[in-house]
Amino acid sequence: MTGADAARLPNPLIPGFNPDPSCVRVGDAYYLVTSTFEYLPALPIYRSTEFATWEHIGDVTADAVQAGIVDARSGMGVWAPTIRHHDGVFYVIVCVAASDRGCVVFSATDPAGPWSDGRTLPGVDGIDPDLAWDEHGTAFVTYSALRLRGDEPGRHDGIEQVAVDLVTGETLSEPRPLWSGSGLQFPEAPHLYRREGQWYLLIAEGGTERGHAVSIARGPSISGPFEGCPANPVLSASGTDRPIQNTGHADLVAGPGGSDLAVVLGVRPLGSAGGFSPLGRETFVTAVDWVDGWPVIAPVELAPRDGIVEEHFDLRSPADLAEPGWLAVGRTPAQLATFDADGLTLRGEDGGLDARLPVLLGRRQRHLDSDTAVRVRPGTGAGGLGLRFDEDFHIGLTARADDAGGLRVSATAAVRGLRQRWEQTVDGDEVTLRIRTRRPVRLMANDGAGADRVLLEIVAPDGAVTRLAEVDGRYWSAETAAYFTGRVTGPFAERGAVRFRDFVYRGGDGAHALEAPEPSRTEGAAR
Ligand code: 6LW
Repeated sequence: MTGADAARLPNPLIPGFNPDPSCVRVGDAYYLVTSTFEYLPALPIYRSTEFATWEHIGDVTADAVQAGIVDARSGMGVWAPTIRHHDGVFYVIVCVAASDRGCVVFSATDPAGPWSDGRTLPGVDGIDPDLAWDEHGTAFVTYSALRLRGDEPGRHDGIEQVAVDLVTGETLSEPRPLWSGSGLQFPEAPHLYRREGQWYLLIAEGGTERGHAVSIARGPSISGPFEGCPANPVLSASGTDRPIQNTGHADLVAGPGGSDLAVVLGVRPLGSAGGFSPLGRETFVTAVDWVDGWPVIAPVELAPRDGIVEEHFDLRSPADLAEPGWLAVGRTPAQLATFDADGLTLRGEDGGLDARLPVLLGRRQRHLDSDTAVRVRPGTGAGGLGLRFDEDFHIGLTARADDAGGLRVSATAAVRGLRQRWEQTVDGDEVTLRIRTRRPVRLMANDGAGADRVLLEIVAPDGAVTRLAEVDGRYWSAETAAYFTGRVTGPFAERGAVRFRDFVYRGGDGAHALEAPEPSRTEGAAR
């Protein structure tokens, strides 16, 4: 694959919150893994043979204890894995942020699973571990020495490396400082590669926001000494008007035609000044050429897939939740749900979407234009459709019985300590709730356009739409919520047994992917 071919690959490559990509090629197949933080299942494995289409073939673990996230705060938990293959075995090495689980190595002979229980490497005190083997077969873990625990949480000691015994988990050498970038903040995401007799140390620096960048150094051994590339940083969108920003956290892999590709994280900011990224950090790809022994990484181009993705789950069988892509916080989707002929039931727990562990089953919002809907029968409980960034930043459409034999539907928009509510009553004991997102119409800079428009709606059986509210999506974006994840949308319960049927997700990124909503006509009474 040449650079020109790479330019024809879709971008985002893996849409929706899928940051910190790491990719390995084994034969003609590629396996890619991304971060999952407080969500389960943890560490999705995506597979491709031509790099354009990716199948989610499994997850490294669906167990909160194995993933180390039992007590994980939102945005902490499973951070920045590396996937590698050595002597017929796949390895995923990951740091579970601020957890006793620490740096863990999982292994498998089939990347679809099952994966091992995972072994903690107590000698690795940092994040973003890489795994590489030297010419003698010794395993080295290279990591970003950000101390998240201990006496000085937040202290950062650059890039470090230890030799490890992967069988016992023992550290075989003292941590050794390595080259730590061109001087930008947060040297992190190291990966080591051997190429034409040299070792290359690729890292991210500049922070995972607008300053994010990729830099590289080379040296004679796996431990250096490393000399930085004169052209560092070799990738950054900082200060540009490119539609994909925050590009960094790269991993290199030989593409299908032989030329290298870099998978990176990035965001798609919307709006005018500032820019807000509703979907969080996604996985992108770009071409890599080698010139005079250094990589030249092409800027990341936007190339959304054509067409509309349509998913429908009738929610009458556990098989629906076995489909890849469902997420829940700290528990698996299957642990939260029960099924019978009438549909899926969630049992509410205190706190609703404000809880650290909400009773929410969701799917990543993967497209800037999207419709998510579900049919809800709350019985004597309360629940509906939620859009979650975390427990402080969320939107909920909640249905509950009213005194007149109908339902009261409230839309709640929560932005850490601020809360707005709109209400509407409907007849009957069942209601279809819908959240639509649409890109803003981009006018001039400083037109005040935020991120997307988020429409909170009730859809009647005859298709008539009542819009409770229309809100600016900037408040549920990576920049505002300042968390590492993205939007996850789906059914939730906050009290009692709430039944759900017919979950629908539609999304598109092409021009005018989904129909334009009719002009704003807010009908809910603000409370
Ligand atoms: C990841 C690190 C980062 O481990 O974000 O800010 C962390 N930088 O590379 C979570 O994605």
